[in-house]
Amino acid sequence: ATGKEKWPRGDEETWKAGLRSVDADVNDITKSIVHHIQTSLARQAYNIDNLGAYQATALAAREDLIINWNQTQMTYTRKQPKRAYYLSLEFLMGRTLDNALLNLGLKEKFETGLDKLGFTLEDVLDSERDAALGNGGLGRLAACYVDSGATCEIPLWGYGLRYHYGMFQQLIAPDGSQLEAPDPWLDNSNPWEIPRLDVTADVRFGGHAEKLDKGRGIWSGGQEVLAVAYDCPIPGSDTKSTNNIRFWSARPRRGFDLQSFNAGDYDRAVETSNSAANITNVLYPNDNHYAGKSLRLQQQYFWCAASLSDIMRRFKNTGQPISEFPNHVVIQLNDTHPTLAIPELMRILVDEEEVPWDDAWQIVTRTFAFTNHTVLPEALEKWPVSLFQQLLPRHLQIIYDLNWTFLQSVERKFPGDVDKMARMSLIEEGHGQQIRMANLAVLGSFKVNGVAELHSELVRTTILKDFVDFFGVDKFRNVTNGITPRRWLDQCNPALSNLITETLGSRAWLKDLYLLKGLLEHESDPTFQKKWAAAKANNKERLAKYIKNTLGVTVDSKAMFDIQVKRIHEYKRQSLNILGVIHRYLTIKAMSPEERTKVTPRVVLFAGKAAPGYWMAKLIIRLIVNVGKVINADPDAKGILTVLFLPDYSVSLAELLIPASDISEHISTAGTEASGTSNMKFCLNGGLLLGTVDGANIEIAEEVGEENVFFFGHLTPAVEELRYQHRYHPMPVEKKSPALAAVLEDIMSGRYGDASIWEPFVNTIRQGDYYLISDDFDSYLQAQKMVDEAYTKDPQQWIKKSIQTTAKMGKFSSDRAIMTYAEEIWNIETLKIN
Ligand code: T68
Repeated sequence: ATGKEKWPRGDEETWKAGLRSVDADVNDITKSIVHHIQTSLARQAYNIDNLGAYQATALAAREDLIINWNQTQMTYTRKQPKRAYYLSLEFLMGRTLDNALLNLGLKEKFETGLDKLGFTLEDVLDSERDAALGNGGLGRLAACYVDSGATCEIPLWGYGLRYHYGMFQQLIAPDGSQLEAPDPWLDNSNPWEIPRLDVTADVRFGGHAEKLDKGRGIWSGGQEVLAVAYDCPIPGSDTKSTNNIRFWSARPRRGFDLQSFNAGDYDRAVETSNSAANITNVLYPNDNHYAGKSLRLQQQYFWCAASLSDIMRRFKNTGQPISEFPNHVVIQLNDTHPTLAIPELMRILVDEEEVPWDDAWQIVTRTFAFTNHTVLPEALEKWPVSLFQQLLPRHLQIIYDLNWTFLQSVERKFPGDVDKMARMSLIEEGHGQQIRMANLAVLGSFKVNGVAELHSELVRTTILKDFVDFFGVDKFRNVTNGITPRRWLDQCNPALSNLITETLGSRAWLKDLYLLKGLLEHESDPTFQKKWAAAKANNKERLAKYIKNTLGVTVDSKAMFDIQVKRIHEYKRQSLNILGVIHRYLTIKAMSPEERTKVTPRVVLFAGKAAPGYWMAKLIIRLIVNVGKVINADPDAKGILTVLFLPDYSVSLAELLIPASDISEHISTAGTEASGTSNMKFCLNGGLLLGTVDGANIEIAEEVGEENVFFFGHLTPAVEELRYQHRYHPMPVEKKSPALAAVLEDIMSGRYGDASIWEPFVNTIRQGDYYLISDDFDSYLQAQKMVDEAYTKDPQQWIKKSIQTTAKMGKFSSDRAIMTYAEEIWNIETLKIN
């Protein structure tokens, strides 16, 4: 490209006159909104409500996004930079409008414009429904990373699935149990997606695979499903750079399976078309747990095959020879969910492009990098070979062939070590063979990373130790997770964001988060401290208002807000928190009215979803709700202890909760939480952290200073030994922690509902105690006591801690994380868009 090509069609001047102006003023904006109300929604001033105003506003903002999107993609096509692709089965986007307006720098103008049209921006923003195409941390991380990719001007695209049903809606039944309702989020249409009905891929399932010579094969027959692309523009902050997430939707290849149609089997023909569309129907609601469902494997392959065919087509358009593929393309695998992309690229290269097997493997292993997000054994994916045989027969052959060569090289390096070979094999033997996706992901990738220092070290020394011995340690890295400060401070906490900008003199900190350390100069300034405290108070009042509106409960916004929000999981130990709450309650009950006046008032808030099939997690929710009911109704606790479970946790609810915390809890059993990312969000918003020495808590403490966090509990190296003790030398809870024994006894007294309901939960602690509740309980109470004292005795010191915490969170921007991926893993350069 010379940049001086002839105008491609028609009259250049006429085209240019038709282009929409990019520097919109308020007048252009109101015109655009009214235009969409009139001609896109077919409504008028007489019959437009907040939802309609939201839709028209979104369509107006979308125009600006698309203009930048076009500009960005044209630049990529012209300059042919190396591109990175982030393959993630989950993108937990939340709402888009506010973020888009902020990144475009148009928020104020839209606010003014909407005001003129008789709407408040706040109401309009609130009419948007969350896009909840993810479970928790892993999915939200993907969303933060694409935000940072665009902001840092990295050619980075996401590939995902366009689920018709996102994360289920959580309801709480009168008895405290979780109920699940579907989330048909596309029902009101989605203004942010651009259907690309012409961008498609054929994806085959089943049929038969035949082996030819030189490792080549032919895969034919079975059923073909059509993947259709839906693009979602991802704007960078204060830049034209606008990237893309391409979400695939499944459609039947033909309305009918002609063969069954001809055979007169109409019902079966229609059934085929139903099952094809089913593939992208629903997000699997398990976090950190492998369920082994056939449809889930179909989702994974459908998505990998469509994405790779798209990536290959785009690569071929550059005109480069296939050997250049890894110099133009790098693919990041978000956990093992997209591991099938490895044998799929092998299949494309060997079977379709006729690249010799060894050359193909060279290309593959220079293309992929893999991020591991957990060391929990129950989360590791292992697919039955029988299922592969049925759905992906050619991929099974490829995996067997890869394994054959691989095990030979293991044997050469560690002669006679059959145990090592058995552990490293891509195939687990036993009752029915299984394919170990993590082993395949490691084998097919040039870099493997964990998501926090401790986690990466555990990956190297435990689950992937054999692979480190084999490949060398250099292949195994750490990239500590990060969060986008645009959404997780500027957008969710305008009170604090404005104060920071006013104090630092510019908004540059939003793109260089280390600049927050400039706040330290002001940490002792009483005026600044007062403003800081006022911002927190404002956010607590905002949350209190929400709680009043949704639950009808009045909470005292002057009390300490203690928040734990995350997926409900035994390893995350919401149980430890609620047991601590009961201990607090019993302590209050035992006090005289005079003593009670000296208690630091607390509001303890929980939120989070349990996987629908995770019975124990659901029981824990039920316990929290019922404990809350008893405490909140007890006059003895009135004004000093309130306990609430907020239903239906979501990105939007997080945006309300996180800025309002005084203290937040991140209390997983040491060594179990790979990183955690909400810990970063709370601290960035000036909430202090109460946690175990686990995941990113450790690095947060390193940055903000250990004097500013409340650590407790056993350390990772002790965990194995403690579990061994529980198993072979159990000690009664009464002996280990009398305080905990009293709490368990209180639960079994029937105060919170019949003992038989809670018995299975209490038994997990009395017997086995896999997550070490009894070992950490006393230490947890100790830490809570320190929190109370620090908050009450020296409020000014608390504010100072809060300022210091925010000021020292620079490291945890996802901009830092994505630049680390770009420089140390992807070998990719940034590209300015003009
Ligand atoms: C989380 N993992 C980690 N998994 O638990 C958390 N799993 O420590 C970390 O901060 C975060 O990833 C980002 O790295 C998950 O969220 C899942 O959601 C999940 C989904 C499907 C299958 C397995």
